[in-house]
Order: sequence, then structure tokens, then C-alpha cells
Amino acid sequence: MTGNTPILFKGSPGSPYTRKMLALLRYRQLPYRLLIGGHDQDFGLPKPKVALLPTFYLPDARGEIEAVVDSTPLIRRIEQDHPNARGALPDDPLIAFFDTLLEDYGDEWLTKAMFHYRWHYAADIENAGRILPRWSLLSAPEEEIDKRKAYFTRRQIDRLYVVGSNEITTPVIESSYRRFLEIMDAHLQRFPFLLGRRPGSADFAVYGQLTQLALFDPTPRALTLDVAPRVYAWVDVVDDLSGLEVDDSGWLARDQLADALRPLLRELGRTYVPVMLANARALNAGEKEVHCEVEGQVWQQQAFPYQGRCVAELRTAYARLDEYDRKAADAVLDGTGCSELFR
Ligand SMILES: N[C@@H](CCC(=O)N[C@@H](CS)C(=O)NCC(=O)O)C(=O)O
Repeated sequence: MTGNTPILFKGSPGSPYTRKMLALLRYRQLPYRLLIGGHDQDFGLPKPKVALLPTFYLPDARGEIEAVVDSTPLIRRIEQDHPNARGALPDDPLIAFFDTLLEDYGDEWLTKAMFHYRWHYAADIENAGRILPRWSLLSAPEEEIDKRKAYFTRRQIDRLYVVGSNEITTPVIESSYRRFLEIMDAHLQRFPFLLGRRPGSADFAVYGQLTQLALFDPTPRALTLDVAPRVYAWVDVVDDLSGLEVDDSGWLARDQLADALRPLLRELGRTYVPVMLANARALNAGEKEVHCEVEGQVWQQQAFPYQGRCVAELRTAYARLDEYDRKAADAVLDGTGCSELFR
């Protein structure tokens, strides 16, 4: 899609990936139309192969509207379709590599904290159950809302296992969210965005999960306000960056990468990396369960094919770097625990 035709998509305020894309489109100053709705509202539009929010409705090669999901490739597709609007992907392949890695951490690891906190504690379950159905059914009678609340709450609690949230993994997920907050707070004292003075796709990924963790679900919201008020404020700001002035000098310089990103990369190396690798190994071995150790504690979850593909994509991104950039990436990753992903 080019020109001024608004980009059409369906999503919900409680879906982190919807918020990721909404903030990205606002920052890129691209016209859009957001349909607020869930899986049972198709607005007469085509259905995607996998029902996920957000769903985008974009013209295919023949100009027919197709339903497309998955925010990470969608960001790349929209970037290609709209090369003239300011982008969220760094031109320098080395900086772009770190943007991709941190985007995956936001999408695939922070989402565990998001889903865990929402459906683990009574106060969060009650809050989500009361509000989530109302977004797409604003004027529905209370009895209808109550039915939806009961159905949706049961369904989501039953799916906690998908992200690996259970009694065994609770301390790992919660301590990693707290450390993330401390690291992000310290980072924001130096730079307004993960990769410097302009936002990349990684910022939108992290922001998407934080719209829920920091602003909506009472338990992680209280923690965020207590540990990292700066992160709380950041989420409100990233919501609409349409007025931010940016230029090419906004990205971190290559020689700033190690100093700026190592604290966060070390956190990835403690949690996200071992879990992503154990998941990939389980899938390769045809095993249904993932077992590994994270921070000296047991991690146990069902193998997740999508996250196996994420590891493959990251390895492709690493392999695409030329030799010089790969050495530069290795030097930044060295000692953080992230190098294991690319061996
Ligand atoms: N990798 C996808 C993930 C999208 C996703 O998991 N969306 C959630 C809502 S935030 C969803 O639709 N889950 C299935 C469901 O609710 O039935 C992306 O980046 O867009």
C-alpha cells in the first residue's frame, strides 16, 4: 500500500502487539484506521491463516485485500511500502541487528511477564476480566459482559502454560521483570530510546508489553511505579511520538553500543537466551516439553514452535552481517550470555 490510503487493521487496547503497531504508525506519521475488535468480529474482512491481534488488511500483489498477522515482519513490510516516511529500522546493519534482537526480547520474553501477571493474581484477573470484554462491547448489557468475563478469564488462565507461566517459573519471571525495570530506568537516564535518540522497532516491542505491565494490570503497575517511575512515564510518551523530530544522527554510534546495551544484553543472557535455546533444542529433538535451568531455577514449559522460528530468524540476521560487522557484534555480545544464540 502506498500514498495516503490509510493502513487498515483490527486490534484491541489490551493487546500489546496492537499497541506496538499503533505507536509505530503514529511515530511514522502514516495514516491508519484501527478497528477495535476481537477474533469474533471480522467486519466483513478476510480471515487470517492464524487468528491473532493485531490483524492487518493489506493489498496483495494483485491488489486484493489479504489478512496478515505478526508484527515483526509487518513492520518490515510497511517500511518497504512506505520508504519515504521516517523509519523505525536503523540503516546501519550492525545497529539494525541489535534492534532486531531487542525487538525479539520484547515480543517473546517480556510478553511472558505480561501474560503471567495478568492471569496469575486475583486482583489482576478481576481487573482484566472486568475491562477486556468491554472494549469491543461498550454498550452491551452487564449480563453479556459477565458471560464474556467468565469465558475469557477461564480461557486465558488455561493458556498460562503457553507462555511458560506456572508455580515453578513464577519467581524467574517476576525477578526478571524487576531487573528489566531497573536496567531500563538506568538506560533512560542516558538515552530516551533503546538505540539512542530515536525509536527503533525494539522500542515499540518493549513499549507494547509495557502498555499492559506498567499501565493496566494492577500488580506489575504498582511494581513499575515503585521501581521505575521513569519507565512508567516513558510508556505514556512512546504512545504518540508523531511530533518527535529525528534525523540520522539519532541512532547510537557503533562505538557506543557496548557501553549502552550491555546491561540489558546481560539480562537477556540470563533469561531469554537460555529459554529460547532450550525451546529450539526441544523442537529439534521432537520433544513436547522444554526443561532447562534459568538463574539456578527450573524452567519448564511446553515447546513453542513460533519461538523456534524466532531463533532461526535471529540467526539469519546474524549470518547476513558481513564479517567485519559480525566481529563488531561479537565484541558487543561477548560475556553477556547472548553469544550462545549465534553459535
Ligand atoms: N507474534 C505476533 C503475536 C500476536 C499475538 O500473540 N497476539 C495475541 C493478542 S496480544 C493474540 O491474538 N493471541 C491469541 C488469542 O488471543 O486468541 C505478533 O507479533 O503480532
